Amino acid sequence: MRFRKIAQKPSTFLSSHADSIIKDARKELENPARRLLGKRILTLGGLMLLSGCDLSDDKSVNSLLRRMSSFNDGVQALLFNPHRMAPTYPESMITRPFPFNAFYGVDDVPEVDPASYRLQLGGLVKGKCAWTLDELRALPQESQITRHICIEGWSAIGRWGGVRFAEFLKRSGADLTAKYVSLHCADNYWTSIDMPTALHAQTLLTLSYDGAVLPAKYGFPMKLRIPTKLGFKNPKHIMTITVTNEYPGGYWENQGYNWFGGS
Ligand SMILES: Nc1nc2c(c(=O)[nH]1)N[C@H]1C(S)=C(S)[C@@H](COP(=O)(O)O)O[C@H]1N2
Ligand SMILES: [Mo]
Repeated sequence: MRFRKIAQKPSTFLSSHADSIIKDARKELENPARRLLGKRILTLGGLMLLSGCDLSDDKSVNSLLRRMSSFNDGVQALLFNPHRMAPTYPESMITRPFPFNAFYGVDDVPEVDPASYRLQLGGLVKGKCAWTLDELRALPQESQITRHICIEGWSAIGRWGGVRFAEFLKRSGADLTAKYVSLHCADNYWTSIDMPTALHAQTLLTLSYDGAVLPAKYGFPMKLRIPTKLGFKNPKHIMTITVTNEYPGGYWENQGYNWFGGS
């Protein structure tokens, strides 16, 4: 087993809830239909370790993604390091135009009305449970140029701006010791992440793309940008956020995509 060396010290890689989170994910994967697709996912960081490849350009990342056909869920969990930083890129490397993707075509992108929009926060939250767009825009903003990696075999570099999700959760009085954060979208898409990923310094509640208001196709009014995770774990058009200890699953996750979905 060539993974053994890397996998030997899970406790140093994972959060205090790691064991129970992995158990929840395993339970999901016991369903054979889910297991089938679950094997196709990988982490870019893990691949760099395992393959020794320098995955720095589109071609090498994409060809490796296509060649990868199996990846063990447990191994990925062990490779997941909540403190690892995703690579950032210079402005000159931004992919133009940035691709659109969803479980439907671009003509069906949901239109969210900015004036009546309220980001709802539920579950294990003691503070503010509804945010207007202006309130979110008034929070400290930062920007990042990172690579979005889609499980379907493409990747692209983009620039997103917004509020650190950790900052938003703190200001909302969310229970930061909870296991999961689930995110429901205007198109009924949903996904969920573990708390260490939610609190990761590069996880941004983005309100802008490439210096302008986030366009509808990229997720207006906001997209949670998680550069340490694959594209399907980066929800667009977020309406409701729930902090919970119950495993929430997700649209693709429930059809077999690996819950960890690291990139
Ligand atoms: N609400 C919503 N978010 C979503 C999806 C979706 O279908 N609906 N698709 C996911 C997938 S699989 C990808 S690759 C990215 C695509 O984001 P983009 O259109 O900004 O490239 O959005 C992710 N977030
Ligand atoms: Mo994707």
